[in-house]
Amino acid sequence: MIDSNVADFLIWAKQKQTRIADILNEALPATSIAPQTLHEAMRYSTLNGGKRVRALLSFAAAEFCHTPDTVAEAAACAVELIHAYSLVHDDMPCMDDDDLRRGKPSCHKQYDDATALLVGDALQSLAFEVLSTPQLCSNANQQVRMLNILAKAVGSSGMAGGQAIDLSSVGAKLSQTELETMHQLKTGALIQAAALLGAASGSQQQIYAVHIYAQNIGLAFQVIDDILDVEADTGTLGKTAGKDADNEKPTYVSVLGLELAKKLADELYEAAIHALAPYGEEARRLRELAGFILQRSF
Ligand code: GRG
Repeated sequence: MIDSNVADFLIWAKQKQTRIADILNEALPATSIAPQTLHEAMRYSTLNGGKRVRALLSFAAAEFCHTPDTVAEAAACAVELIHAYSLVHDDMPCMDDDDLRRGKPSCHKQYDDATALLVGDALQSLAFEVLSTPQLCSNANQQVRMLNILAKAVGSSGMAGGQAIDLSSVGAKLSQTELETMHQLKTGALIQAAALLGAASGSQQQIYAVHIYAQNIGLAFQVIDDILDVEADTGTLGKTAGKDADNEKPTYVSVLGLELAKKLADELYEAAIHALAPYGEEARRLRELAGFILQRSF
């Protein structure tokens, strides 16, 4: 039987996943507007499922910090658009070269390379358009700070930088510290930004707690991803399993071995939970989300 707290979290998560799907649907350009193929491909790459973990982080941090819904929704929308862009570009032949994403042909397979390149560019731009909506925040400084958080997280000192390190690490032997630096940038930076944007209305102490929480849970997310790449099958993952080993990519499993990688994921989860120790019920969704990330199976 499913625990009632787990059931309650799953209902909350489902509601938020439905809400973000509606928000993304509204933010994305209609396929009736030219250039139609580009708009169709943007929608194909964004409205095709996914766990919406980054949006859930924005929503959970917003509940913790009493950030207004409109701000939390714009944050959730922006981070999912950036995430979709990163997956489209990552799947291209010049990067990770993967034909399958979220159980369907990846964007460049369904369309073509040029379209996939433009889809990523346009999704990134749309993310900043959403977050820069005039009067989104009652405090303009707060909105500029949010834009700054997202810009730093996706640029060369964040996700794009991490991807560059990742591409140059194929076949290389990385230490655990080097691997951690790469993943803090490639995956961790956007996950942290998702939580920090949601926490926009928090006190300094709350924002600091969210920062430490997200740093640990972002890395845990990647460690679990590396474990799933070894343990799960392609059908469950919706992307090609075993790809990291095939591509000679250094991973937590290749550097630490499976057992130590699992232990590390547990330790990172504990550190994330510890960051929320001074807080009670208001941090509940962040705690539950950490559990969801640790126990995910796809
Ligand atoms: C192209 C600049 C640029 C960056 C790409 C994030 C990234 C950088 C590449 C994705 C490669 C990858 C599979 C990384 C492992 C962690 C990860 C981001 C997994 C996919 O995210 P999920 O599991 O996907 O949240 P869903 O489909 O649920 O949204």
